Amino acid sequence: MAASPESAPRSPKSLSASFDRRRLLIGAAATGLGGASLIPLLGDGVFAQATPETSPEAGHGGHGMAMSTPATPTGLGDLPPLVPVAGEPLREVPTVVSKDGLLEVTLDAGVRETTVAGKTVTVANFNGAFPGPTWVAKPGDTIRVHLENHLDQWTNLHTHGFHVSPLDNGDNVFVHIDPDTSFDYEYVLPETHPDGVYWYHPHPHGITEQQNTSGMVGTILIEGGLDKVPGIEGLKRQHLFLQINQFAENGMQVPIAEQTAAKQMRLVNGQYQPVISIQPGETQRWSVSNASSNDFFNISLGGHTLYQIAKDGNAFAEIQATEQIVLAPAERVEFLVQALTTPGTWELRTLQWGVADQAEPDVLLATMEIAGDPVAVQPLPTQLIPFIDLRDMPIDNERIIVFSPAPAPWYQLINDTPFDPDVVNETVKLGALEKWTIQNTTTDIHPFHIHINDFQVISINGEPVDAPGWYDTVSVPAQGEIQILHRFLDFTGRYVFHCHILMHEDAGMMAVVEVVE
Ligand SMILES: [Cu+2]
Repeated sequence: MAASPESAPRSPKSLSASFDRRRLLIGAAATGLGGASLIPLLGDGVFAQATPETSPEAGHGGHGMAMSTPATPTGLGDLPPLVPVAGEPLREVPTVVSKDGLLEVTLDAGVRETTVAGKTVTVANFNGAFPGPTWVAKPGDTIRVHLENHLDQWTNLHTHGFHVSPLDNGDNVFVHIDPDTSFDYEYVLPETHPDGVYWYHPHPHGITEQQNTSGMVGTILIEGGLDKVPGIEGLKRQHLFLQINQFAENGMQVPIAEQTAAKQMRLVNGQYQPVISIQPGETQRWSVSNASSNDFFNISLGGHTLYQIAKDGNAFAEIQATEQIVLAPAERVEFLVQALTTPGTWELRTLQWGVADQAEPDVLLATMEIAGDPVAVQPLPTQLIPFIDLRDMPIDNERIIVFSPAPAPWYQLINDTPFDPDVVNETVKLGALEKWTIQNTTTDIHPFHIHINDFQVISINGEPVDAPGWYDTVSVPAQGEIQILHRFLDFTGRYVFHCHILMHEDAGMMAVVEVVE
């Protein structure tokens, strides 16, 4: 890909293409360039065959990265796309629920047939399902995950948004689970853990985008707090887990480089344009999770206001009425929907959003069908759950974090440095309250995410803001900056912060923070 340092790293789509060309070549080499049989298609279309140990490094410090390979299209993208089944009732993803303080989950990673958009596809996933099972737990619970890796590349797991130990077999993204091995994670949730919507996904640096896109993902629900607020308690919940992928009509996943916006499907719980049922006047509690690797959604429900109550597993202090909610990759929101009192059908869409390479199309996600017996309209809550306003507390330290343009094609940098798992970029004292200024000198929007400890946004582009709650992911405006306050509580150890556009993360836009006594 001909690219100047100025332009190449700013383009998510073109960046993705360059990565996938590398994948295709590796895949083709490993499978003998067959292309006609199922096995080479699996190697090319679903996953590269390379592991970080076998991938040539191109000298920018990331595991699993390889560059500068020419295009070797497999042509899957030229095949007619899978014809999805639209209009099915929104399905509930199967749950696994904690019992007596313990949740035990087995995740079996492998390339298997599963149902997407009502059709059988072959793709990497957990337990032959897309999305993976929804975990349901409470603060104070212990979650044990037995992860078996039947992929032909390494993997690991991240519990996005959890405030748990990053050490050992906790939320430790430095773990490598090699092919045909397994690993047992244990996450001990503090009694004070915020309730809400979280999610799990792989975090193997260099190949996170492809494993996430393929579908090794699922929702985590932590019960508590908001569930008991009058006006919310007892409401029917709808969880909408959003992903983007493209399949050929033969059910094979099209390599990301060959995917086009016109043929990609925006999936809700693995379904295509499902139908969400609600009664006239009924209030429901919806969550929307953006589990896509690189894309933003701009959520809008025709004829209805969205009454937002939470984001990223953190309750808002007050309900916020809005007509649109932009969701960066990895962000989750919860809002109340109060159906009109007359029967009808309304569209849940993602509206056009963004510019240049980050432009997103206007697409129907689902329809909401108001039908059945009318329900008395109930008052909406106003006050929700107060959060600790960190602006009232003394700041122990300040740092400047810069998402910067790359000096060579495909680099993405933080503070002029690509990710190196063996280097600690920021050392923080346990318990410290820090103010971070996160600057973005690129022309892309980059969603900032830090593991283990959530943060409070206090300014955007120099203007003070009153955030309604804490977040774990937030967009940093192009050529702009945000300021956040966060405390590094309870857990020592190394973990990471990064851009959650996964192709940027894979390209090095990630750094290590170590919390020390
Ligand atoms: Cu980014």
